[in-house]
Amino acid sequence: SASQAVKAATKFTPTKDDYQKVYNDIAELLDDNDYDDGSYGPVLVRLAWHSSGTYDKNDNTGGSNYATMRFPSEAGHGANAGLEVARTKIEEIKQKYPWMSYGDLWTLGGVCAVQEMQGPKIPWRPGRIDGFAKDATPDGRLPDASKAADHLRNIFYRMGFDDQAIVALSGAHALGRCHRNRSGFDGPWTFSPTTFTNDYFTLLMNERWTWRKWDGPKQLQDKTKTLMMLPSDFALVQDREFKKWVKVYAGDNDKFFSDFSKYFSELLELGVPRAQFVASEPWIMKTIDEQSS
Ligand code: ZEM
Repeated sequence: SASQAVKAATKFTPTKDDYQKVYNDIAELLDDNDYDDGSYGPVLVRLAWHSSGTYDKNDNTGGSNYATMRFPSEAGHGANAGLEVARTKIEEIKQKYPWMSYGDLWTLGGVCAVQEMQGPKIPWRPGRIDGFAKDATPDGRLPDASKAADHLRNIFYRMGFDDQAIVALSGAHALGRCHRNRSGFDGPWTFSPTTFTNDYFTLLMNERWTWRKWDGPKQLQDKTKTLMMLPSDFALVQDREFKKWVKVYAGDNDKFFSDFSKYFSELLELGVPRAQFVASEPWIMKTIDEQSS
């Protein structure tokens, strides 16, 4: 009918294949030898996490739904320092796929980065919508790296996570590094910061961590003085409940991969009303490798 034709001409309804194209284009822009350790993957994972980890289950505010980090009030939070790098990079994709919401784009960026850096599959589905400046969250919802177990529990319990999830999600610190001019901390957690592994846990368990003597914020270093841990990372082996899970994940990479997959997928959906999702179950997006046979 004529009205259907008008509708078809004005509203484009993307399919899973369309999102796979977006995924493939994000995968394309990850590698860059001039940036950090050669990949935008880690900082895209961090963007996905910070856009979701603002969720408060008590009043159902924050989370990935409205992409409120687009607004200066939230972009300027100390915890988000440096994430303009990730937002600017992924804006290239937004220009090509203007029908996609920022919340969907940023979370798919994290999914793509984890998967392309040899991590587990992360179930994901679209449906987030762009919100307004009034939806921006107050400062202080993301964890503070200088703090310990009590603080981590306060922050992550507020999102609805438990101790096991806190430890599993922290395993993302296998990726990337700290930057003096972003957080003030300095250095990578592992020797392979662009490959998703359980090395964060084996290093936490097996290395001798000592306080670094320097003019920066309190952080720990390994014997070789190349790797680092934040006070909040070290809290995971100082607290008995947390340490139980660090041990499990250090000894069982498959268990870490499947738990990380479950919790990261949940994290990326925080704050999104179920009715907004276009699919009743999350999808598994294909890696580039899987499509090139
Ligand atoms: Zn991070 N994180 N994070 N994190 N994070 C940094 C970097 C990265 C904490 C934290 O303060 C910091 C989770 C949990 C927690 C990543 C992913 C995830 C940095 C360094 C700090 C200070 C920023 C900089 O200087 O560039 C704290 C206190 C956490 C509490 C447990 C969770 C959960 C994550 C994902 C699931 C990633 C990938 C990076 C590396 C970013 C990069 O640019 O290389």
